[in-house]
Amino acid sequence: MNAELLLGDEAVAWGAIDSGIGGAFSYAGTPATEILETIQIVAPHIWSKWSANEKVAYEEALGMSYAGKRALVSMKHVGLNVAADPFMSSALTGAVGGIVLAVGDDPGMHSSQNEQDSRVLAEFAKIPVFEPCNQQECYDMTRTAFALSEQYGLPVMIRLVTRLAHSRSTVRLRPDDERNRSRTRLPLPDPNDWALVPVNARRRYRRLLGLQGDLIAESERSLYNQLTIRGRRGIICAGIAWNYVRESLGPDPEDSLLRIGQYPIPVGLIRQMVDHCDEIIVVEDGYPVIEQHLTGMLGVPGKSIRGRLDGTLPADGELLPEIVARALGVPVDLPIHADAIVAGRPPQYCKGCPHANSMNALIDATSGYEQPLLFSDIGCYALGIMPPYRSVHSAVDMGASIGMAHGASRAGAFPVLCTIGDSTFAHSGMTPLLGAVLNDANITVLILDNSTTAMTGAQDSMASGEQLMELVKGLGVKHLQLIEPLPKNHETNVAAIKEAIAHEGLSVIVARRPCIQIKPRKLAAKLPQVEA
Ligand SMILES: Cc1ncc(C[n+]2csc(CCOP(=O)(O)OP(=O)(O)O)c2C)c(N)n1
Repeated sequence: MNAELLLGDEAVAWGAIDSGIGGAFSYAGTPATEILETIQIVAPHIWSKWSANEKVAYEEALGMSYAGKRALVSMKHVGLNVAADPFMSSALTGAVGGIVLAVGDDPGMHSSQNEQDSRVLAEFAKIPVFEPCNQQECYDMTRTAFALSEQYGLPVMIRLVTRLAHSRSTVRLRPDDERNRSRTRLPLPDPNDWALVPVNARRRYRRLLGLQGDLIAESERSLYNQLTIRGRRGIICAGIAWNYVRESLGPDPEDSLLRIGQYPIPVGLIRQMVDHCDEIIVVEDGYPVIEQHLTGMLGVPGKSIRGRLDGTLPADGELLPEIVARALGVPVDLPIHADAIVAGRPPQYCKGCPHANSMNALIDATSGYEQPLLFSDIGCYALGIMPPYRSVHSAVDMGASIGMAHGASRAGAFPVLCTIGDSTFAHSGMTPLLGAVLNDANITVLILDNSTTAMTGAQDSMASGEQLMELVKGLGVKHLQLIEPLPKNHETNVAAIKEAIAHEGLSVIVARRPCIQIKPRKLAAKLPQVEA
C-alpha cells in the first residue's frame, strides 16, 4: 500500500486510475482542473485530453460508459450548468461502464461567479453523491463511486469544495489488480434504454424513481454516514464541515453527532437523531441542503433546527473553523488572519499581457462615443473591469459576451463591442457568433487569441491561430481583421477598431499574440526534475 501526499483533486484522479478507467474527460475550471492534469501526467496511457466544454466532456464520458468502460468526468460547479442537459438525461439512460462525475464547488467564490451547490443538481437528477471530508476519502469514495455506478447503472457524483480540492494530506493508495481491464467487450445496452424518445424515457424515469428507496438504503448503511447518540444537542455535518466540528468539540464531545458523506440523505439516521435530540445544528459548506430538508416549510414541532437558514451560521460564504466554533458556542482564540497582515491586492494583468494592449486600444477607439458598451466574456481579459481600465460592463458566464452584445444592439445601443478569448470562443462562442452572422448584428466582436486558456493555468486551446481564422470565416463572417496587440501597434489597432465600429453590421477582429506566461511555463515543464 503506497502513501502519497496528495491534493484532494489528485486523490480523485488516483482513485479513478486505480478503478481502471478507460478515459477521463474535462474542461478546465478552478478548483477541479488538477484532476485531469494529474491523470495526464501520471497515467499518460489513459485517454485524458481536454474537451471543448463541459457538455462535450460529459457526453464523451457517457459514450465511453455506453461502450462498457469506466469514465471519469470532472468540472467546476458552473461547468455542470453547461453539462446539465446530458447530465440530467444520463440519470435515465443509466451507465454501463461506471461513470463518475467529480465536481469542484467553490463556496466563498474564491475564483467563480457564483457559489451554487452541486448537491442540489444531483438531487435534481436523483443520483447518488459522495462528499468527502479529507483527501483519503477523495480517493476511497471515487473507488466506491465507480462500483456503485455499475451496481445501479447510474452516474454518481463526487462533490469537492475548493478547500479540500486544493489542500494536501497523506493518502493510502490501493492499486487495483483490475487496473485498465478492458470492459469494451460487454454486450452493448438495449437501445430501448438509451434512446430517450418519450415511450422509453417514461419507462426509464420510472426506473430511476424506483431505485430511490434502494439508494437511500445504501446511504443508511454507508460507512460514510455515521451516527453517534449522546447528548440532547445534535450536530449534523456534511463533507468537510465534519473537520471543523471535530476541531471545535474535541475528540470526546457531549453532543450527538451525525456525519453525512453519502447521499441521498439517510432519512432513517436523521429520524433517530431528531427523536433523541431537542436541538439540532446543521453544518454544511454550501447551500442549506440537509437543513432545508429537515425543516421543510413548517419545521419540526417541538425541536429547534438551526443552521444557515436561521442565521446560526452565515447564509453565504465558505465555512471556516472559527465560524463553526462560534455557532457551536465554543470560545474562539482567533489566530492572526492573513488579511490582517497582508494588504489586499486586486488582480491585474501580468506585465506584458496582450489583453492590456487590446484593452487600451479599445478604450481609445471608443473614447469619442458617449456611451459605448463593452460586454466581456470570462477569461483574463475580464480584468478590464479593474482600474485603471474600468471599461468592461459585464462578465456573466462563459460564452455570454457575443449574445449579450447582440441583444443590447437590438435594444438600440451603439456602439456595442464584446471581447472573448480563444478558449471561450471554442467553449461556447461559436453558436452566438453564428446567430450574429445570420442576423447581421451591428456589433464589433474582438476575439482575443493568446493561444491558450490562460486563466485556469494555460491548458491547450481548441481554436487558435490560423485555425481560429478559418473557423470564423467558416461561420460566415465577412468583415474580419487580424491585429497584433503590442504597444508599438497601438495607433494601427485603434484605427482597426474604429473602422470595425463604423462598419454597419457585424465585424470581427482577432487580436493575436501569445500569452506572456506560456513561454516560461513550457520551459519550466521541460526542465529536468531535481531529486530531493
Ligand atoms: C462554465 C465554466 N467553465 C470553466 C470556467 C473556468 N474558466 C474561467 S475563464 C476560462 C477560459 C479562459 O480562456 P480564454 O477565454 O481563452 O481567456 P484567457 O484567460 O486565455 O485570456 C475558464 C476555463 C468557468 N468560469 N465557467
